[in-house]
Amino acid sequence: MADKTILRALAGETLDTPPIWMMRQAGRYLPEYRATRAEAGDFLSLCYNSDLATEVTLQPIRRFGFDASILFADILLIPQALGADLWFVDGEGPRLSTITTQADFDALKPADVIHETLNPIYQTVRNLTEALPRETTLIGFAGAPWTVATYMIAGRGTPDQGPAHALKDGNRPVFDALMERITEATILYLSAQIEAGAEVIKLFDSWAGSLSGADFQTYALEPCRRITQALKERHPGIPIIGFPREAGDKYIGFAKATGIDCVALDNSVSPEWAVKHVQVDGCVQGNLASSHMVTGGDALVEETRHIVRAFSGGPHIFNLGHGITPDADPANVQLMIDTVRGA
Ligand code: 1CP
Repeated sequence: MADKTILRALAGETLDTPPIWMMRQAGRYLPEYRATRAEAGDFLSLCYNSDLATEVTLQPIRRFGFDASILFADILLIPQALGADLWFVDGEGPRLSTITTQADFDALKPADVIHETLNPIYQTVRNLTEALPRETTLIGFAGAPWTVATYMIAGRGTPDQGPAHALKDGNRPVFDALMERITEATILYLSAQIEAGAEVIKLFDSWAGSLSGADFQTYALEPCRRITQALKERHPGIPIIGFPREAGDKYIGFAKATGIDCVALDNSVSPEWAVKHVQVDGCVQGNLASSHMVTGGDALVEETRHIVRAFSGGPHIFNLGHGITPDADPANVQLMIDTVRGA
């Protein structure tokens, strides 16, 4: 176990070659993913079918030999397990019933019943602990409360998270109650993933960048700190990667303040800046722009080398700055991996 490169980097070790995996590495850019998804029927059926979810998690490991695999599921399964309606519109994205009033909130289920819905996800984790190569680390995940709340409040993805900000600023008691419910559910969900065999946890706060000042402290940093503390109390030593995407200068001190082991960086911050302000506190993950997976070529190679070199003086896990997009070319993923591994 201790020889897994991702676990070594997360423990603070500086490695000659950074371990590598990729956000959304199981996804629509892979023809084998599209085939399995067609077999499942739709995206949610794929998430809840443990055998097929195991299969799509393994596909990028077979094809590319990444150092980590990430459980195939979605951050929006928690709202569904709490009683929200959830469906996906092809080519558009998720749709949910909205939470904007006290009555909407009161209709949600308590946090401790989520396992009834989420049991198939824990089965996927158990399958993966058997099926993965012994050198591959298994990452479990959830959305951070603010990001999950933005979808529950708006009922869909939003460019500026306007509806969530409106509830936060216009009806704080309902907003706070919702954040609390999501936080409790997330702790139970992630604990169950760890008990099923997840070796690392990643918390995705994709919309943290839209929180400013005190709101970032209260609604991004503090929930991450609470979840981290609860998971580490129950599962001492479990490494946690935090991703307060587009936090900018609020990345500084985030690991120390929350207790996480690694900060995942989006590509809006330069590696040189991040070395000085974030990697000083420990492991960082990132941060190649995912557009390189579409365009490839010399620019991909040069930027990959630049990132590897810049972070080489401390613990680093190579990754993209955000998820790979459906129009990416798998050949460019291979080129990135070969460049990182120095082939
Ligand atoms: O049609 C399809 O096949 C669905 C595409 C897809 C996939 C492959 C969705 C819908 N979710 C996923 C899987 C997924 N999502 C994983 C596991 C697979 C892997 O990484 O290999 C993970 C970790 C996520 C996380 C996730 N889902 C986030 C956080 C990370 C991020 O990208 O910022 C978010 C915001 C979501 C919500 C979501 N799910 C799917 C979509 C298209 C979206 C974004 C919706 C929006 O804001 O418009």
